[in-house]
Amino acid sequence: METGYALIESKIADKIGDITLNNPSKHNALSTALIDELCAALEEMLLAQVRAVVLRAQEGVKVFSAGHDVRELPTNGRDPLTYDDPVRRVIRMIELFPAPVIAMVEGSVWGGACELVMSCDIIVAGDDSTFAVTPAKLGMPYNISGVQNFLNAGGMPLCKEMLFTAQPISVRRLIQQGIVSHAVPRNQLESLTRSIAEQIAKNSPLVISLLKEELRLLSAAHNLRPETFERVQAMRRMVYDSEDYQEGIRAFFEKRAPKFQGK
Ligand code: LCV
Repeated sequence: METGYALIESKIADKIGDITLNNPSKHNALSTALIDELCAALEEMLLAQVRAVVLRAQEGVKVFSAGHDVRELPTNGRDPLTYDDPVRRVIRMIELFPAPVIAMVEGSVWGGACELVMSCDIIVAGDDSTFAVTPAKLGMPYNISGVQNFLNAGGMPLCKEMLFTAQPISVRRLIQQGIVSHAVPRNQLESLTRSIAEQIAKNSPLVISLLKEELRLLSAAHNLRPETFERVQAMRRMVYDSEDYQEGIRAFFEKRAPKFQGK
């Protein structure tokens, strides 16, 4: 079964769903329109009771996804990363999806797309792929659930290095931390990913769904007092109200390095 979308391709065959990000002229930036299609495709796959989903980009891409669509980020003093932010919405859908979602990564992955990939259950990547977590470069007040996702994905030191430097990190280092399961030459990605999906599809979908939910609950089992949460929200507000936030967005559009003043 194939379904028509403008910014992605989606098909289901043999109980395995296949979603391809397909907006190369914008490097698959995670716009609201693209995410809406991604959510709709996942919804169809849920109804079709697929046993696994593969999330990928077009074959041979230089950029897997450039992350949040920076053009959609508000510059009028509003929180740019709310609960209903499109990237948050699709990440929640992937986390709650009852079957495993496998990210098959080619090329570079940026910002919110790193979190999207890391929210997938298994990551298989081309051996030349890179991952850059960029809020510190854009002046973005990243949210607690997003940071928790990075932390759950890998070890604290690498997580901190990625967040603090905002520089692309090679897949080799993510393999060492167990964040990425396999890094293989691009021409082997498809067959390896397929064999993992097919193996999962042969196993008990009820058990897999239970295990996925148990793992999700355990990894999210941090007790945060309302007061602590509110304090972090106040810190986030200081960031998105800052001149540095405006400077980060401006620098992106002017294709130059930002000059942050810390205010
Ligand atoms: C909108 C884009 C984008 C884009 N949005 O090609 O995690 S957080 O907090 O950081 C979060 C808020 C987030 O995810 O922010 C986004 C983080 N992403 C990045 O920092 C990467 C931004 N992009 C780039 O640095 C370059 O585009 C790369 C290196 C990926 C590719 O460079 P290249 O020279 O090949 P262009 O820069 O020319 O991009 C092609 C078109 O895609 C748009 C970009 O504006 C350009 O559009 P026009 O052809 O209309 O000029 N584009 C790229 N990334 N995130 N639009």
